[in-house]
Amino acid sequence: WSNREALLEKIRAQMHDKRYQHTLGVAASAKQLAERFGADPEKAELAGFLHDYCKCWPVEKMLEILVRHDMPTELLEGEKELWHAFAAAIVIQTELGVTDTEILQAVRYHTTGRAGMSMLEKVVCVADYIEPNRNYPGVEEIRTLAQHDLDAALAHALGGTIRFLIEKQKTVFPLTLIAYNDLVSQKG
Ligand code: DGI
Ligand code: FE
Ligand code: FE
Ligand code: FE
Repeated sequence: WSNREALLEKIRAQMHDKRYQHTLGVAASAKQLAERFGADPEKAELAGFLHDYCKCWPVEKMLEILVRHDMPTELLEGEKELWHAFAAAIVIQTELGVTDTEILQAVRYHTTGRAGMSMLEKVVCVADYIEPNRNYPGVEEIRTLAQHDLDAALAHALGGTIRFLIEKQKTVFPLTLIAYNDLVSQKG
């Protein structure tokens, strides 16, 4: 990709329109949060553009990439919903030539989070929860928290996801719990 328009066309070709609109929303929100909380706005926007690059790919294609790159069994045997984040981090590096480690990490951990998240990782993760097209019970509370307290917003968002998963009797990926504990205990 030689310029921004070419990159966006490439991204748009990977997904359906609703997902592309979400992608643009995350990029805009991530840039805004980065300006507010002191991460690099350009990196945040780019990570937002790229974060769901593989979201609409067939699961077999994602699995093949994850296996080829020796991703942990825990991930491969776990919830398929998590694969797109790890696959995207690999694909944007190998196929799109993204080399910035901070951006790659922000994409990789945008769904699960992890312990000791960087500011950029938090910004992208929160942007994914609050971008303008998002509409679910509790989103306004996260938006309000994200006005002034990024950690509180992220803890609240991850807490909501964990609660949702438990209600649906789905597995909670260890990284998600670790990320949540890390944010809550830091407040202590
Ligand atoms: O890709 P998006 O829809 O924009 O958002 P996302 O990357 O945060 O993915 C959300 C999905 O991932 C949602 O269906 C819940 C699921 N998810 C997130 N964390 C976990 C999880 N699923 C399981 N089983 N375990 C998790 O820890
Ligand atoms: Fe995602
Ligand atoms: Fe899709
Ligand atoms: Fe997303």
